Amino acid sequence: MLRSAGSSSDPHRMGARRALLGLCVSAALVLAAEIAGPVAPARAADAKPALVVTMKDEAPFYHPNKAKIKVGQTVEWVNKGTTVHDVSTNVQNARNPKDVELPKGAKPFDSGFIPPGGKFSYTFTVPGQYKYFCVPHEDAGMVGYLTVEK
Ligand SMILES: [Cu+2]
Repeated sequence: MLRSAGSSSDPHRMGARRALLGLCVSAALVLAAEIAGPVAPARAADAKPALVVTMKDEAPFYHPNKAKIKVGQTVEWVNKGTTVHDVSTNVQNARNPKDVELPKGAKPFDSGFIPPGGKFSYTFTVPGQYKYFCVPHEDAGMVGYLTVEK
């Protein structure tokens, strides 16, 4: 019984070869996908900001408060204050739904709390009018406007 197990090594080898082939094929596919170029839009972290908005602890909280960019461009928010700030277009996090404006088809985003000295970037892929706010300072009037042109 033990001897026969040793002699029937062929199917095992075949299996190993097939597995190796499979590995090569999937590696080639990954490589091909990478060579094929930008399939997904550039990640915000990689994109150079077209606009930098600073955030401070008193009005005007966002500076510039109103700005225009073109679709596909990235905005970077930098916290120059001494407390956390936030950039949100998520109406679910707003006390007043009027503090949020999003064009049709745009997904809401929220930076989360950005510590002093911290940054947040977002690349806008849907043109239109945006109104965003800071979750902790919404009541103080920390809102900003952005127009994303086609
Ligand atoms: Cu704030």
